[in-house]
Amino acid sequence: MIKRLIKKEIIRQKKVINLIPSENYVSKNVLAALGSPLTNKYAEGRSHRRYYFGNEVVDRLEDEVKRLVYEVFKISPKKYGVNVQSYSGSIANLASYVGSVGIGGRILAMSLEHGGHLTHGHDVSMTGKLFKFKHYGVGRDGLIDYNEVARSACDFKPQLIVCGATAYPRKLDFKKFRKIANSVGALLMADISHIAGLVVVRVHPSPFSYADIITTTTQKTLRGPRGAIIISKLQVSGDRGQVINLTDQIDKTVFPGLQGGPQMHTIAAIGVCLEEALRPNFKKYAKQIVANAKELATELKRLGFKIITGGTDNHLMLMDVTPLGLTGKQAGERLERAGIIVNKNMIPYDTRKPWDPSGIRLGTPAVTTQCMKEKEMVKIARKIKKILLK
Ligand code: DSN
Repeated sequence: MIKRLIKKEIIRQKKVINLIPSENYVSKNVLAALGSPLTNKYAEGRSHRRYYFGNEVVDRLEDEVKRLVYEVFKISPKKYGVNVQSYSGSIANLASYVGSVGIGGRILAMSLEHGGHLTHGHDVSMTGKLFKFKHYGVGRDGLIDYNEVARSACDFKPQLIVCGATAYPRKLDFKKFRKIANSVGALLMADISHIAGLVVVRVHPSPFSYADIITTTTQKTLRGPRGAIIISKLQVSGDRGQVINLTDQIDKTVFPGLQGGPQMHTIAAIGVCLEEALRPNFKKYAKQIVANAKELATELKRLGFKIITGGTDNHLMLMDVTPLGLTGKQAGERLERAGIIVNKNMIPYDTRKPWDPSGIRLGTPAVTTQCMKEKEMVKIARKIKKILLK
């Protein structure tokens, strides 16, 4: 039965136009690593310091994957530590908070309603319960108001500021975030889960000169397995001027704090996707993701749709569907029936609730993997018009 369902899912994935910005189609080699006998190995602990024996291969593997992280993101092992063991982005974020400010620490982050993420301290997430969060958002124009972020930071005095989003279509100004963090003596964390692939080839600015901690999932624009990477400064100064070994604290929080044995098959698959990200055609791919998103947003706008902020700088866009007399849920369902897959999404200042919000979120990483270009984006936009305006 399970085999049959897997086959059905393979067929579904081939049949649809997938515009979910956080999904992608991995290569055969990534799938092979995920399905490899590395899944059989227990390797609790850090590389070369494990609680099990028989690690000569997995130690080399984890070391190589970490080396690839330095190479792909162009960072130095003298400055940054890398952890590739987190099972997911949620764990990576939680471990980063615990490892940097400790439970109960004060964190300023973007609200989910304005484009942040559940694990950026939403009430229903454990992160919202374990730490004292305050949230910033976007202005009525849909753009981050850095002056407002600075004011919130000044009032709240966070120990950590988180930047990064899941539904923000514009470039993040890491330099401004750093300046704000410095003004209140806070650490800066950039969650680049959505834009990691774009950062690798610099079609989005890199946070590395600015952030103390960088987290990312690996399944989105990076086109790898469902996993995560945490990159953190080896040493930062604490609020009393003391030296904190950030990487060590985060490593300890991942294991044994939150997890048991790392998923070595996933770590291998992360390595494969990083090897792929070093190839010249990945640069072309990432550039095309953005070119496609821009074209899709432009055409949708030309066709009369309301695109939040009027367009996009990255791989995604948000569309307000209420002017069509639809809710996000209705629009998403209608599109799904016609073979276009999106997700419903809150828009800034939404008066509706997350289960049936006012918007949908669309993105181009998956269709770009399928070699679609601007021409296809125009066709998709017109198809969306036909489906939503009938
Ligand atoms: N990462 C989120 C998304 O953007 O789809 C889900 O948690």
